[in-house]
Amino acid sequence: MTADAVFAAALDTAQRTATAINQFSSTEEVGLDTAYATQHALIARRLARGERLTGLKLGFTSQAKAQQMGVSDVTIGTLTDAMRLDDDAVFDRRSAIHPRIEPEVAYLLASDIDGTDIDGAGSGRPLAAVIAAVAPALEIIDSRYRDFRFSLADVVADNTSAAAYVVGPWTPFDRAGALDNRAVTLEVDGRISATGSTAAILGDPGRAVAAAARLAARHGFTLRAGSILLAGAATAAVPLPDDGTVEATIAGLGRVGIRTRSRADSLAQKGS
Ligand code: OOG
Ligand code: MG
Repeated sequence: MTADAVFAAALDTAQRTATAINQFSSTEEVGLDTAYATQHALIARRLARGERLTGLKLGFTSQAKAQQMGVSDVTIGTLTDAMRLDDDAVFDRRSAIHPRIEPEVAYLLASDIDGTDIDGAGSGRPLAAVIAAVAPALEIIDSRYRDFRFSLADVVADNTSAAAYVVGPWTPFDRAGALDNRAVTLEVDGRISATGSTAAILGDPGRAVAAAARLAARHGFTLRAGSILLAGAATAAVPLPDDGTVEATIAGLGRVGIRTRSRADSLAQKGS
């Protein structure tokens, strides 16, 4: 087996058993191409078990995230239906290793996009031609690596720490207005734990679409009509509470929430 297949298997087991593993880079010299090959092999394993692709996610599009994790390049990762939760649904804390949560802007793609498609990245289709709707979203990230520490190649191989996501109500893109400076609030158990602005996301989260198109073309991903793109968190991530509630609000777009449970009895009593 090649290094990417071996490591994809290890990352897959780490996620399924909620057990942290050593960083890929602790034993190998890993380049970005091998890291993306590993991520593709990891997702291929999940698809072989019946999961379906639902979209893509960008990472480290804000300074807040780049500084928190010490990674400064924008990354791209994969979302599947097994990661998707309904608004205000319960996330079983026991399925994760050391989960964190962060507020996101979600885009719903109106058409397939390729690397040269977007305004500013080639032929110049306006955003409104490729984006159907926008929504507030939450992402749960859970590095499969010990101590939530990684190099750029490590985190790319680990599907950029993707664990779960929840999307709030969609607003049609043409009615959402400018999204370049909206207040973002993250609340844990009713208390504000992070605040920021959508401006933190590449200056304007709309730029995430062109960035995703470029990264997708370079690293073998496709942006499909009807799929979701998470633009990357505007604030640093915070620890996911064991038994609690988390809510993200984006001014003018609304709110989205999640509940967490860490014990079998609390899942049975309060679940669904
Ligand atoms: C990697 C995921 C980064 C974002 O929104 O910037 C990310 C991590 O921080 O573990 O999802
Ligand atoms: Mg994220």
